[in-house]
Amino acid sequence: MADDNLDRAARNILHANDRGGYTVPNGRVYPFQWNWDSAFVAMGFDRFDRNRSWTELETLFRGQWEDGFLPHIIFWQDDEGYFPGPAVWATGTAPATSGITQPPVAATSLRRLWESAVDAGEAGAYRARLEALFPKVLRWHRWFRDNRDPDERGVAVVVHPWETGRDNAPEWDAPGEPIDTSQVGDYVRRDTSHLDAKMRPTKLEYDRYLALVQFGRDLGWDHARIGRESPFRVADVGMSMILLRANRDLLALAEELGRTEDADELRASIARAEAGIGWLWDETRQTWCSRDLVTGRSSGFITNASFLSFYAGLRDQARDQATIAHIERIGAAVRYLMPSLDPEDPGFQMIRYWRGPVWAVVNLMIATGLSEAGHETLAHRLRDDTRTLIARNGFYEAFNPIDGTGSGGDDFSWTAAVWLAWAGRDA
Ligand code: 9WN
Repeated sequence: MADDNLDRAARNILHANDRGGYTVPNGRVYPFQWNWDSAFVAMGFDRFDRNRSWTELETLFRGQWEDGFLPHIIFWQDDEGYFPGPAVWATGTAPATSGITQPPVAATSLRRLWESAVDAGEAGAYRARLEALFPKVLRWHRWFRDNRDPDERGVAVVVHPWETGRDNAPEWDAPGEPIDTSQVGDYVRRDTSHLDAKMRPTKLEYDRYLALVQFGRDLGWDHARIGRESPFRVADVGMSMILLRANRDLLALAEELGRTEDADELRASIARAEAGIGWLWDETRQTWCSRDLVTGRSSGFITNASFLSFYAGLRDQARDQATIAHIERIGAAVRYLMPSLDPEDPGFQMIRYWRGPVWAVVNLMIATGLSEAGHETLAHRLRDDTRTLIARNGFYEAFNPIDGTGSGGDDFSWTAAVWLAWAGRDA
């Protein structure tokens, strides 16, 4: 397909998945609004419908809670096609939402939307919308700082694998062992009726996911208590890097809006992260890794999230060299970068969700960081691989890094958005 046709196909997917003000990731498998999906979707809409791109973020923040928390799913309407739905989460909020969050890409998306409006000479028309969204995003970032960084290390702690957005990454295996699944009871998964079970998390993983949902529900979704008492508390390298980047982007917007106190607060958060995030550097593996807050142990796993340090704006000669060496090694081992798990890892599985497949949204973030750090050749490789994967196989949820075949759902919103915002473009 020529790129023009692919552009059109990508726009059609966003239109087809548009439910009026928000976009579902995929009509069948994921029939609600997801948090970080919407942040990427907004970047895609921005290529052809600026007003609609801002609406995506505005609708997302209509799901924000009083304490600043922004849920990972907003159930604008119920749908039997997904489990666990609103009745299982039982957050008692209006709109109904889940009780956990997801990687904070929204600030980065908002900055991109704003700069795009400025470039198009439309800043005047969007400034009020920026002013309205900014404090909401800031409150969410404060929620992370106040609830998810108990040791004030400048990292982001997750209390559920779904929060990471990388649901079944092997980083959650050891920290997940203490989760008591004995009371989970019977339940019917819906994901495996839509998709091949080989592409999805296992029964044990789902039992743990549900036990953690029940744990949060039993605590009345009191985030302060969950953050202290959850049996699963992990400093996620992906979430931590994404939050650091998001704080930098929010700082740029604070400066733009002349909000000096907010800017100082954000500078303090950034400084804390810069000082403390080295805790996630694994000296033995010479890579960035998630670390279990409960045991203090590094996961030791090299995943696609290990390569987000450039995106986070971190610069350190020795660590950067080691990181680049891993990317080059992995790039020689697979046809398509970036597999979600190191292909040399014994647990690498080509089609099992976050244990092997390539995810276009993570590629966008890795390549953005590489490019900003001057590693243009690798950044181009990531973009070309992403472009080829989509052009040859379609807008899948994820892709096999060896033969490129699609994995998970098709006609996927964020893959279409990544095509429009980055992979399908020349610059
Ligand atoms: C649980 C929607 C979401 C993505 C996640 C991806 C997957 C959900 C699931 O789908 O997670 O949140 O049920 O599998 O892992 O990153 O946001 O696309």
